[in-house]
Amino acid sequence: MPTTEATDRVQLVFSLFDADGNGYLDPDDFTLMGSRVVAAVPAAESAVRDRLLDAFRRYGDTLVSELDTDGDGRVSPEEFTSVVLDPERFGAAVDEFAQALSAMGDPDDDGYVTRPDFLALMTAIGFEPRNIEALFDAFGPVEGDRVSAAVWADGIRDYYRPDKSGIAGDHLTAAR
Ligand SMILES: [Ca+2]
Ligand SMILES: [Ca+2]
Repeated sequence: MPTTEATDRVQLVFSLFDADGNGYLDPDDFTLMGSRVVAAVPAAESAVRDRLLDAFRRYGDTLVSELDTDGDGRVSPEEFTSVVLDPERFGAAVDEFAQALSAMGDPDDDGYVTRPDFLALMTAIGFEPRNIEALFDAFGPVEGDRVSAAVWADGIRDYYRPDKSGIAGDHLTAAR
């Protein structure tokens, strides 16, 4: 059984990914969220934006096709939770997502994510600003108020681990 914290984390992500709020995930949700996130990426050139938008669409298509176990073209909360919290089935997809998202937060590719970039991206995804700040602090910012993109990517992997509790990512599910 997943920990309570793991279930809370995954339920939060489901509610944010359901960008149109209809209770299911489908490819349209990811197009919508992709455009929000891309708009938030600081100083992104149009070629970069197009690539990110494409990445989001592809991610949505992959996610929906992998998680839609009953084949109705959309992902229910039950389908989401059961697959996402199974590292054997979903570990590779989380890995890919962790790399892509942390790279988005590091537009100059120096291996670090600044606090403003982190806040902009995570706010666009829909997390609470106060919780985002707490998460950033938990990642242990270094000089220049930056966190390592690799630390963030590891944090994303931990976020989907069913056996984890008391991790940095638990700041995101703190009460509003
Ligand atoms: Ca939806
Ligand atoms: Ca389904």
